Amino acid sequence: MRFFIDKTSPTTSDNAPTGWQDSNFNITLTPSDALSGVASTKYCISSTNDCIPNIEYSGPVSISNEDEKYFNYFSTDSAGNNQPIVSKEVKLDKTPPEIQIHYPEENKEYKSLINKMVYTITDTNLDSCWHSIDEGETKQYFPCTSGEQDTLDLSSVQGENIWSIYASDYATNLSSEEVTFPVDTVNAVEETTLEDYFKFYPNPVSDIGNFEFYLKSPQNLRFSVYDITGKQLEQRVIEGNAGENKISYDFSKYPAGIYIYRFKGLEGNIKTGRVVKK
Ligand SMILES: [Ca+2]
Ligand SMILES: [Ca+2]
Repeated sequence: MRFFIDKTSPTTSDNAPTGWQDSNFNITLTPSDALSGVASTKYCISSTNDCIPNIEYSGPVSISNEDEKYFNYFSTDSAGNNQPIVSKEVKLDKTPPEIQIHYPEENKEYKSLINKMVYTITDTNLDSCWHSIDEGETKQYFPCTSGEQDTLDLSSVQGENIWSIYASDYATNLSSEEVTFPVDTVNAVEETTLEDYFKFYPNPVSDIGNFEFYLKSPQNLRFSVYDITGKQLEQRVIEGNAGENKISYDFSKYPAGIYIYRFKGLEGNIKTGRVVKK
């Protein structure tokens, strides 16, 4: 009679890809063992690399969820020797970057040349960003940070302008967004810089409303609120900064209805709008 004494742990190889993948993929495990032979192979999948393999491996395992970030496994031989747990980082990103162009506005006619684009690019895995002002013929790369509203210095021309932004993530998912706008400086009378980029939200508003706008130079703005009959309810002076400004105003003290706001700055700088108070 012959006895085998097996003190050697099994080994297991995998075919998990090391780079970012943009679509579902399978992982195949191939265990082997000297002497007593492989009894079982177990695996687990987790987002934080803290799982202990507990699922019996029976064939290729599909990775289809972007939250699946770690694939751990080990094999056991017939003599009860366990292989140390192997942890593989898996990288699946099926979601292209999201691009928003806040300014200039689509199809809005501008009375003066536009020299900036305001945008936000969002992706958990953002790699590179570029823009083009000639419909993709010339690419200009720029550094980009996911989720941050940012500004590009671009130069518009008299007539039609088409500006595009492109973004790619590390899994080579590609997105693009473009804005088309005409510029007519010939017939422009006076420049109203407050209107070049101006946003109020939310509207309707129940309490805090937010005004966002750009100024070419620092200046004091007179901010007023009127009711629908024209009665002034508020007037205050706001120090406007060159560049981006954000001002919050609490409408909760007013009854439901329609209100008019007005910003007045340097000559020609007037912006009015309607707010619906819920
Ligand atoms: Ca063995
Ligand atoms: Ca992505």
